Amino acid sequence: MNAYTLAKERYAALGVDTEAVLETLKNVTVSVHCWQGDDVVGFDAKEALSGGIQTTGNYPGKATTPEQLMADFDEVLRLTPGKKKLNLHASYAIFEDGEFADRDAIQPKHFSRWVAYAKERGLGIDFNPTFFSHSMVKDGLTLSSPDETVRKFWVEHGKRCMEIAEYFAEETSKPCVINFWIPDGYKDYPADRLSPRRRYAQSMDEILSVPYDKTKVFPCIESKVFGIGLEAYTVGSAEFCTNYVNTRRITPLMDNGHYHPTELVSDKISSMLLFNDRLALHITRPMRWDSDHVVLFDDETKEIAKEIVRCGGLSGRVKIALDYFDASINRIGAWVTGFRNVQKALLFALLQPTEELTKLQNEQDFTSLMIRAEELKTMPFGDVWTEYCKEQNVPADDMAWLSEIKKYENEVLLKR
Ligand code: RNT
Ligand code: ZN
Repeated sequence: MNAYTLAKERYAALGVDTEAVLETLKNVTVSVHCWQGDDVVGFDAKEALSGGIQTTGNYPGKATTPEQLMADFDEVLRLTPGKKKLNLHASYAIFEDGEFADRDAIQPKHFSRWVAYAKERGLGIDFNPTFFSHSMVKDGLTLSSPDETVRKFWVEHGKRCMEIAEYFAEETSKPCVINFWIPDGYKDYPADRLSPRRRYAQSMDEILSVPYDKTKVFPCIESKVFGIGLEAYTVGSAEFCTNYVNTRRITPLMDNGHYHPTELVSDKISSMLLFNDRLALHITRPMRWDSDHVVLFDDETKEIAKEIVRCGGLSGRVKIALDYFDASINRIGAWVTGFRNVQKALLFALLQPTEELTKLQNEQDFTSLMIRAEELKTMPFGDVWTEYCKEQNVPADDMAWLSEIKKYENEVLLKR
């Protein structure tokens, strides 16, 4: 008997149907960020990364052209199971024939090559306006700036991006999640915390006043507790964002690197889903701070996945995206590992006998609940994962795809 058949029997004994689980998992979409491939640089201004976020490391072979980034992204697609979307930032606009358009003037046509790329691969596209790494970020401020010229520039950027998001949705026939994150904040105690927040709300209202198809374009705002050099205050705090999305009926986005270290996004998902139609997530790995380390198959990633599954998030209400950037190791290796780990966490979560565990909770049998939950950790999960990879025609064995990445590194990356 092969390992999967044995695993299937063992899970069946717990009341878990592995076949049904694999069927569910292969239809879950995870949005893959383009920015792991080039250290969040993009193709427009090519300015150093700013805005309180940081990539560290100088591993060779980073993508510096659209062709290179697309080729690298293809490697990620080839080595990972499951459905994906392409997640772009506005700074990845592609200008042809010496043309250039600033952030307040970008148009759908500057993304037509990405649309062609996505369509050829059957991918939907998600989008992010880029409010950082640009000379119009003045004193670290964008949409909350007291300088009307600065604020208006970024409002216009937001509006341009709404139009581009709708273009993505139309072209790919898949809804586009458009996420607004601004770096705005202060290093030290500000004198006025209120006005920047009032201006941010006003700016977002202006951006969202453009006509758009609410069935196809899902605007989100992403909160953050602090950034590098913005330790005392961020305009888009958790309370700001939660109240903003609730009053404007748009979608909250939670990045699990954006909270105090003892706060867990896994514990927040159920509350957000009770009061919002949708919840968007940036899955990352904070290490002491919002360090955007590569996602591992670790406890909190598993717990986030469990909450998504248990709260019915896989019906499409939870929009799962990745957000990490490591420049100290092979970038494709980083990309693929993180993606595969999110898939593993979802598989692990789907393989839980949720109903039975809930019953134990309701019967106050916390002894059994703990012991049963611990038992699940040593179930033959790996054999189900291997089966899933096989079905999806991607390497199951990590050594196999690692050697493919090394080959690509030698043949392509090191020649850049
Ligand atoms: C920054 C936010 C944001 C960015 C990306 C590049 O702290 O997490 O989502 O990481 O937009
Ligand atoms: Zn994020």
